[in-house]
Amino acid sequence: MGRLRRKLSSRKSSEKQRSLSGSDLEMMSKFCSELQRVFDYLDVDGDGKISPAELQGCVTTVGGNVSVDEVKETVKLCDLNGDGLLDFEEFQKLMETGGEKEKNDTLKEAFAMYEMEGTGCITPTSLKRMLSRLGNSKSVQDCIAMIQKFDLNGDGVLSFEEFRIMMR
Ligand SMILES: [Ca+2]
Ligand SMILES: [Ca+2]
Ligand SMILES: [Ca+2]
Repeated sequence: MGRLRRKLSSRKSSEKQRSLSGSDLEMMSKFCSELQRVFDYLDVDGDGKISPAELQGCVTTVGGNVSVDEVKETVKLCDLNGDGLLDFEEFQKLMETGGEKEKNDTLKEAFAMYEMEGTGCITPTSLKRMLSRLGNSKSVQDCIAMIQKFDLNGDGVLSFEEFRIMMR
């Protein structure tokens, strides 16, 4: 399942890298048209819906190996209206959920590097430690100020939620 999604989204991410200089809005519309392109590519018979067979055919084309059951599972996961096919909206959702999860995983890894071990939060001390490891020495005062900017609940440390908002 994750394998399949990666295969499908690898085209998308290489496109993204090429358009890094664009504004967010540009990125979004590029992302959407790229999605549309992938969708059209998958929709072999052009009926505006992706069937499990079409999905499987595409994975095979890019050199992947996926069972009928696997593609059926994938389709079922995002098949909102239950017709056994993916229309563009459902497909978009499939790709977005995949992207979100990957983004979250990367963020979690980053958070783990900055957090104070065992506390599950970023404290001024752990932030200072990480920054100096990155060759960016700051005083504890600076770190307190940095955390304050994103400390939404005012407890003086950054939770993962607060960190996520900061990284947006
Ligand atoms: Ca089709
Ligand atoms: Ca459907
Ligand atoms: Ca906080």
